[in-house]
Amino acid sequence: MRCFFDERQLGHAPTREFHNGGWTDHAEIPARGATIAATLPAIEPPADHGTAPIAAVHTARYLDFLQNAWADWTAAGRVGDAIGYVFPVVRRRPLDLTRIDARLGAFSMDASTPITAHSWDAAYWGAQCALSAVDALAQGARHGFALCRPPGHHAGADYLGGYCFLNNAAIAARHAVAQGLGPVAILDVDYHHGNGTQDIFLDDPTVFFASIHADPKTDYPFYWGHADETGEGAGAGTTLNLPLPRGTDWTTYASALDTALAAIRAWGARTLIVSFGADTFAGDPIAGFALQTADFTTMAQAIAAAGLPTAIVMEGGYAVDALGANVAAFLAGFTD
Ligand code: Q9C
Ligand code: ZN
Repeated sequence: MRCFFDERQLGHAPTREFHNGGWTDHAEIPARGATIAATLPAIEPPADHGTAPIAAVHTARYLDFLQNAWADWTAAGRVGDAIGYVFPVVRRRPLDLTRIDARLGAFSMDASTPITAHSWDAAYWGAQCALSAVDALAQGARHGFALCRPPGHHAGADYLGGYCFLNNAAIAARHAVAQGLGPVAILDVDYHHGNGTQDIFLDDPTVFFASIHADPKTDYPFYWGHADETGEGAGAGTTLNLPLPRGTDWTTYASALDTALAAIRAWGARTLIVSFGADTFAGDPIAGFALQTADFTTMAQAIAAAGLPTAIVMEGGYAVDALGANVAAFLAGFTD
């Protein structure tokens, strides 16, 4: 399988996050990317598509913020990672505020996603990997893997969050539609609901979004991913959420996966984007499902059996010692 990764993606190095009332070491560390890259048999550098396909998903105001945030932060004399602390949930409106703290709050959906010196470059090259995996499909490959790190599925059109800055799966999906590979479906199998991806396509009938994840009644991101969210307006019926309880093992997971794949098939998808998180692994330090390494191969075989050209985009997975093996097990299920 063609695999895409760029060393510049390791430059985003957040120090810590506020978790359950205290500071902990950040879970989304460069070693994640390095350990996955070390298990891949061959890696290609992504082609540089520029910012146009990123701007097909994210707003100009958000991209301007993201590209300048670190410089604005250091110009304000700050040391350490940039994190917002006031969030405009009350009557949110597009104020042109210049203070970096105001901009951080306006473009964030949580405080777990620090911006560091090279975060923009890392996110930019991750997005290029997702675009290049779609190009591989356009060139006739059956499957492609984008080692996107930092991940993307919690980021919306104009906000970061959940360790994510640019929504790689959404960027890939829009690119696939533009390349004539539509209709496109996104299958999100990360432990956490892909709220950003859902938000981007909620009222868009051209991309189907299906997600299997921990019930947001008990797990991050809490406010999205409930079963009654099924799409809005022109996108009514093109969102499918399958929340599962903590402790879910492969037996329970498999039937939800069958449901999601049947819906994707019935909708008429011709290309599939998979948001793959290995944080459904039993040993994940921040998650609560019970999948084993071998289950990732079975999962991939079920997805491959849908017979669709498929671009796999890396999302979460924080058991770093097992991460390479878990990703390798998943990719092994796509045999051609
Ligand atoms: N620190 C992905 O798997 N947890 N993101 C916040 C407070 C955020 C996970 C809890 C989990 C985000 C891509
Ligand atoms: Zn996750």
